[in-house]
Amino acid sequence: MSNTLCYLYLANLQNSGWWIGARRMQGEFKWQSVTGGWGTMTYTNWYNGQPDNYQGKEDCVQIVKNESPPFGWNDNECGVKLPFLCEATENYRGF
Ligand SMILES: [Ca+2]
Repeated sequence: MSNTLCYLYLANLQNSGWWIGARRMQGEFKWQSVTGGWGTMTYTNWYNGQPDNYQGKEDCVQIVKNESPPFGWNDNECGVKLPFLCEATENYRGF
């Protein structure tokens, strides 16, 4: 899913944040694959001041809906309950 398509989809939802399947591992953020592996993060869209690892507890990454810019990333505590966004093939109906 392209970033533009992703953000257009999220703009119509009421939640203020979604997990995006990335987390800090040994000081570096990585993408979690549906196949169980971890991939290098080559693109980021952090809000200004993020990731800040507030109180040393923020190892997971969420998209946050805000006003300006309308979407950006924040690191947050992994135990926070949020919906999640996953990439899938066009014909995937596994959920
Ligand atoms: Ca943060």
